[in-house]
Amino acid sequence: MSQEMYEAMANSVIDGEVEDAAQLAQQALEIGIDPLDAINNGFVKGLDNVGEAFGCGEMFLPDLVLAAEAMKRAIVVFEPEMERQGSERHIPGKVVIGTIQGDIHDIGKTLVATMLSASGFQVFDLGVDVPVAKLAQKAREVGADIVGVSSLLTTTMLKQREVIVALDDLGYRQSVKVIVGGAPVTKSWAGEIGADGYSEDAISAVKVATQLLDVA
Ligand code: B1M
Repeated sequence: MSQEMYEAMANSVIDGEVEDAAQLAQQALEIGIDPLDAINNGFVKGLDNVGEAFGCGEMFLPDLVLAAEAMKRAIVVFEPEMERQGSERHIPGKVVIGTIQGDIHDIGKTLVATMLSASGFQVFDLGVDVPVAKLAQKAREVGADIVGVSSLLTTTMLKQREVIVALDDLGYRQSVKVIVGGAPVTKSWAGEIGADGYSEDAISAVKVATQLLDVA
C-alpha cells in the first residue's frame, strides 16, 4: 500500500473524520490489504499521534473521543475479513477477557479479542470497566483456560495483580493462565505480578495464548 494511503488513514483518526476512516478501510479491503497491516501502520499511527498531543496538552478529551470513534469505525469494517482469515484455524481454548475496572479503553482489548476469536478460541469479552471479581468468577463459571486483562492506565494496571489474587481466592488459579497487556504494561510487570503471559499486541497475544496452552 502506498505511504499516502497510510498517511490518509492516520489523518482520518487525527482529524476525527469517522466516515473517511470507514471509507479508507473499505478501500484497503478492496485492494487486498491485510487489515492488521492497515490498522497498525495506518490508523494506530494516528491514534498514537493524538495520544502524544493529548499528553502534552495540544489536544483535548473531545479530540481523543473523536479519534477513537474514527479508529473504531475502521475496525468495524475490517472485522469480517479478520474473522474470515482466521476461520480455518481451530485452536481449543476458552478465553475470558476484559479491560479492568476503572478503565474504559476498549480498542486494543477488542482487537486482541477479535484476533483470538479469529484464531479459533472461544472468547467471552466482558467489555470495559470490568470488576476484578467478575473476571475471576466468569473464568471459573465458563471453565476458562485463559484470562486476559487489558489496562491502558498506569493506575488501573495495578488491578491486574488483583485479578490473579481473586482467581487464587476462588481456587481457580491453578486451572487458568493469565495474560496481561495494554500500553503501560511490560513483560517485567507481568513477571512481577505472577502473570503467565504478556504480549504487546494482538498478534503476539494469539501466539502467547497458543504457547501457554501448548496447542501450537
Ligand atoms: Co485515554 N489515555 N484516557 N482515552 N487514551 C491514554 C492511554 C494516554 C496514554 C494518553 C496520554 O496522556 N498520552 C493516557 C494514560 C496516561 C497514563 O496512565 N500514564 C490516557 C488518559 C490520561 C485518559 C483519561 C484519564 C483522560 C481524562 O479523562 N482526563 C481517560 C481515562 C478514562 C478511563 O479509562 N477511566 C481517557 C479516555 C480516553 C477516551 C475514552 C477518550 C479514548 C478511549 C476510547 C475507547 O477506547 N473507546 C482514549 C484514547 C483513544 C487514548 C489513546 C490516545 C489511544 C488508546 C488506543 O486505543 N490505542 C491513548 C494513548 C496511546 O496509547 N497512544 C490514551 C490503540 C490500541 C490499538 O492500542 O490500546 O495500546 P492499545 O492496545 C494494543 C496493545 O497495548 C495490546 O494489543 C493492542 C493491539 O495491538 N494490548 C493487549 C492491549 N490490551 C491487551 C491485552 C492483552 C494483550 C495485549 O492480553 C489480555
